[in-house]
Amino acid sequence: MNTIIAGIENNQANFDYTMEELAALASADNLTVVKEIRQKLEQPVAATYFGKGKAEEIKTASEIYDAQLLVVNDELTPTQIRNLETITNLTILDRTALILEIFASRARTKEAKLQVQIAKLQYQLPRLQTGKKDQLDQQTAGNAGGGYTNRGAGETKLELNRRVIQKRISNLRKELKELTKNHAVQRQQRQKNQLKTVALVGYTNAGKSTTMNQILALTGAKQSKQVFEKDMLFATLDTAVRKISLDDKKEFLLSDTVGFVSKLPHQLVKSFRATLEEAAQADLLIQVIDGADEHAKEMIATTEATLKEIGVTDIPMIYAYNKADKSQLTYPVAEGNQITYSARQVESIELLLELIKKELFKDYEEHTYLIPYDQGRYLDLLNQQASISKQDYLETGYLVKAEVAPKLAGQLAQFLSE
Ligand SMILES: Nc1nc2c(ncn2[C@@H]2O[C@H](COP(=O)(O)OP(=O)(O)OP(=O)(O)O)[C@@H](O)[C@H]2O)c(=O)[nH]1
Ligand SMILES: [Mg+2]
Repeated sequence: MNTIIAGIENNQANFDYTMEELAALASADNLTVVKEIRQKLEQPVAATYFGKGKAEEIKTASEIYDAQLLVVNDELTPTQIRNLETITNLTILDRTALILEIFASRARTKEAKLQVQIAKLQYQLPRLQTGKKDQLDQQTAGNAGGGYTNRGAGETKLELNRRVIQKRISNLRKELKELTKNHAVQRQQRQKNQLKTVALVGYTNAGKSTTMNQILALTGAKQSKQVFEKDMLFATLDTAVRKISLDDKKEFLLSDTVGFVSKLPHQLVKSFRATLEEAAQADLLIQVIDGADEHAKEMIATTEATLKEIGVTDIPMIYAYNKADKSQLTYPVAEGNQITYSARQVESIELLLELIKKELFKDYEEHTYLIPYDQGRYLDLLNQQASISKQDYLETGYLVKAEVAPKLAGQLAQFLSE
């Protein structure tokens, strides 16, 4: 569908970028952007969002470019949508509705579908009056002189619609809760097993799923199902969790999560909370960044703002600058908590894993133990759970040097051999 995208610029630093993003979002929704229109304004006009003149300009442009749809770079009020529709004769989609549509078209699993549906209904709830038909009904009622009863009936109908939607939201929430109950149980189980968790987070299309798949492939987690990766916005809507076993007996869980975009509708953030919980509960976050994109900085800011919104503030983070094969940078290179890499290169994935290990298992301790021969089960414990670097047979017992988790270190404290 031929589409005009339009936005108001009020000195925000990243306006150009959000307009580019809007164009990308429109394409992701299979819309054809034929024209971009901007207006410099301190503040949107309360009744029409754009100024009257600008709205007229949009109408003219729509005739020239044969456009049927106007996508606006902000969430609009019901009044603004109604009035703009009247002036321009176009169908109006605001940024929130556009993102909701994309999410709806991508949702595959029951859980994702429920989450999107809830977000959509929540978006509709305050907009119930906006339909042109309702407005006409009310006008007719006024003109007919029988205003009181008719208008009263109209309001009741609105109230009724509102209640119906609220009821649906609460039913869908119940259904979702039932569905996500399992996640919570699984998470508790993992916490009991003391498995550490790592979550891949970041801007949409940065390469999170590709990174996940390459880690799975490299660590021989062949039995694990690969996750869906594709060059499109919001390819992933569901959290996938996979167990990664390293050759030194260290294990952790890796999860892939939904990607972010600026001004991600709060309705979506809220209804995807169950899914995003995986990131909120992680021991370590890997923020995957498209390092070859000129807007990498804005994408990082967007990711951090969204993480803050879901209450993720103090989880250690690795900044993983991906797609280095598309830039001039040397790779793979790791420094501190940063890595420049390409998810398509094995050496890169190896280095990323090293970095993850260093951060995730930094509470592991290296000790030497002397275990008497009649306490062999402690040696079994070490064999099962720790990476042993040296083993000797002395007269008094096994002398073992190993890297152990804090809990195991506690159990073995009595055998410490300085
Ligand atoms: N050139 C290049 N392309 C990459 C690299 N990593 C990922 N890609 C491509 O980037 C696109 C997006 O990758 P995904 O892994 O689906 O990205 P994502 O972060 O999971 O995206 P969402 O799920 O939409 O949030 C795919 O076409 C990948 O093949 C890389 O290192 N180099
Ligand atoms: Mg993905």
